[in-house]
Amino acid sequence: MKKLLIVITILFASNYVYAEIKIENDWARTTPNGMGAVYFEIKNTSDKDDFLIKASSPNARSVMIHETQRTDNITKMKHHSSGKKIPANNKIFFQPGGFHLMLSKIDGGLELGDKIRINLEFKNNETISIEPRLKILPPIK
Ligand SMILES: [Cu+2]
Repeated sequence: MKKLLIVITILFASNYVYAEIKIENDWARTTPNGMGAVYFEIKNTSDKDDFLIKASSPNARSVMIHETQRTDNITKMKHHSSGKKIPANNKIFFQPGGFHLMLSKIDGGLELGDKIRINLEFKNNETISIEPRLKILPPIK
């Protein structure tokens, strides 16, 4: 019984279902200097495009929508200041090497397994709050 409860808790914790937008498989990692990145999948189940216009967090000074781009052997991060389109009946992946939320000045003292709260603002839907867990810490020097 206890095991079942834990499973149910995990299921609810990792799925954020709103009318037409669903966030799944969210997780976070920190990088040196108080920076960090958040990854997830956004599913738009409606027949209308939506836009992730802004993200914020009480646990970080700033949250930006970034995209890692590799041209030749140079890796750059593009800041999508006007947001990211989430096409109708489609799924967008925020994942390492691609789109991610870039966090800066993250609260100190966060440990592996801790949650970070992120608020995602959409153009055509209500704000969705997610709580990705910190899965990877920066490498130890
Ligand atoms: Cu970035």
